[in-house]
Amino acid sequence: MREPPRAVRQLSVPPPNRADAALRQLELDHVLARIEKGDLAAVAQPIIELGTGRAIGYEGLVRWPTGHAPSRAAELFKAAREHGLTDQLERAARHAVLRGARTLSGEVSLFINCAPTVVADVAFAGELERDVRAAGLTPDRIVVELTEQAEDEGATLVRGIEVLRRRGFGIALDDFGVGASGLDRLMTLNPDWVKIDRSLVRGIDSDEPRARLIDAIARFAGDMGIRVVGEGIETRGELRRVREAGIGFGQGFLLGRPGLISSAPRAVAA
Ligand SMILES: [Ca+2]
Repeated sequence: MREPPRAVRQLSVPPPNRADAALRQLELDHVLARIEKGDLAAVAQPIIELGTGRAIGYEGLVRWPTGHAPSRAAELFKAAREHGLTDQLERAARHAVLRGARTLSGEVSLFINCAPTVVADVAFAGELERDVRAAGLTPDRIVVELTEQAEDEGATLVRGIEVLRRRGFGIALDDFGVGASGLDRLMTLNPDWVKIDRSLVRGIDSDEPRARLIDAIARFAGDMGIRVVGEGIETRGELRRVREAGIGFGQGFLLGRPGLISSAPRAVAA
């Protein structure tokens, strides 16, 4: 099974003709209505401390309404963006994840995906804290993962991050190393965590230049006091090379697939 939000970046959607657009709008309305009703299920994928094999946190993800495949979820996010409904969709996904996290044990963190445009809204931190407390959690157990870069990302996002920090939330930079999510952004946003994109991790045990790049990123992040998660670890070889790079944390099918939080693994043999 694939992690739904990932598909957003991998799917190339052909330009729609007018009939397609109308159909898509109909479908979007239908799906959004179901999402509004809370018809969205949460799963979580463990984030493993590689030195101990312990799950230190879980990334909350949503499963789409029945019959709505993950690849279509990419279209849903895209259409929601085009219609200015990103906030609405994100809120529904967040509520589903927090509902699913009620049983989360005391020592672990919950990583939640948020679009930078949402985080840049001054009202967001307060709203998130209310939602988090309503789920019986506290902000210090939540890490906000900043997803794809917004076009006009700047001072408002930095301010939004500061407000979240003051309330006790952690910040992670998601999908680091692909597209626009680069070094400049890492320095501007100064996150607590950086998650190295799976496309950089894939096959690094047999790709020396890429492995060296990961070494450099890990060293830089370490010097900056930023914790690093290698995403998309699927083979023993990738795991070994990620650990050799000095990366402290990992996520991926080898370490744990997304599943219900109540049945998620607490540790793996890392
Ligand atoms: Ca993520």
